[in-house]
Amino acid sequence: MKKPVNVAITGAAGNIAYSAIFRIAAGQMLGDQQSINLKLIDIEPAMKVLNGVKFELEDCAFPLLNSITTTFDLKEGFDECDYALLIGAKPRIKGMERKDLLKDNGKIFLPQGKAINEVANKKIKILVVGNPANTNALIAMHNAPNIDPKQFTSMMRLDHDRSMAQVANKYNVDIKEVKKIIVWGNHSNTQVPDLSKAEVSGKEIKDIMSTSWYKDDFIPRIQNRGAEIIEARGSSSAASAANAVIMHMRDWVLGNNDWLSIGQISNNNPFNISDNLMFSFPSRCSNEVYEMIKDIEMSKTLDEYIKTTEKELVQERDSVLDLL
Ligand code: NAX
Repeated sequence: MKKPVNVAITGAAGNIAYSAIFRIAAGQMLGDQQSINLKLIDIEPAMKVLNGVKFELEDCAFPLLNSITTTFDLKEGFDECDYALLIGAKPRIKGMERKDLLKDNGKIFLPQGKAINEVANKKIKILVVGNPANTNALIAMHNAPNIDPKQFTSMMRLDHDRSMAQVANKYNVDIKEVKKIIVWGNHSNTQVPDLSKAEVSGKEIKDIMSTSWYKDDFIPRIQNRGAEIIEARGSSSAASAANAVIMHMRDWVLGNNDWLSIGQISNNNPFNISDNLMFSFPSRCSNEVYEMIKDIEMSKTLDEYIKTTEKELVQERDSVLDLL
């Protein structure tokens, strides 16, 4: 068994966290040899619920779970932290504009960035899930100048896995036969699911795919999948989002040579995307590092889509400049 590592989770009393925490404690994120100290963070009014989560964790008697802390104090939560899953955020309420949500949630990620900067392990790996995830990650990153910007990522894995599943369904193949999918840009309905390099059972999908299925069915399906789930369940994706959290971190830590979509700082990218955005690029993971896949050309047919998602991220960033 390896020496325990500290895993902080914000929004720990919420729905996504409830679907993630028990799997993390069971070893599905960091492997079955990695012992874990869980640091569960939420706001003060959520402490009673959070204690209930703690009781249930205790009742599971997980062999890998070394300790559980529940707190609303950021410095206590992020102290010596090796991994941070920033899930907690305010939901968008009826009538609220996106820019107001950005401001409200931005104010959550600024102090979190500062606390991480001050007390976390400098090699910490951070995944931002709370929406608007990309710009929240940018805010946290800017407020943590002592941490390498590459240690901050935003979650695009759910969009990536949704794309994989839709392609596997369409061509009636096992999910393992689907490769080289990319989701570019923002985790919003401007995201760009790209099949121009994708392969099914070793064959390039562009040779068999109909453009109308891709543009009129696949892209809007992926872009609006979150809304489709809310419509069906009456509440937003939780178990699938939790799964994406676990897969994103697992692959980053334990490696995955397949193409993945990771929201990351855009500086010095070869795809002509503006600097200083948290943008999703194709990536691979090995030796605890993710690397952007740079030796590919972005498909010209996606130009307009890419411009739209980039423009949205620029506008989001420019509306929170005071928080950066
Ligand atoms: P819930 O409303 O169930 O839980 C949110 C939790 O965050 C609550 O317990 C709340 O008290 C807590 N919280 C609020 N402010 C906090 C703060 N300052 N510090 C710590 N905790 C705080 O939401 P849930 O369904 O768990 O979703 C969480 C976030 O994930 C939302 O912003 C949601 O939009 C976002 N999502 C992001 C996805 C992605 O792919 N990036 C997909 C799923 C999800 O929509």
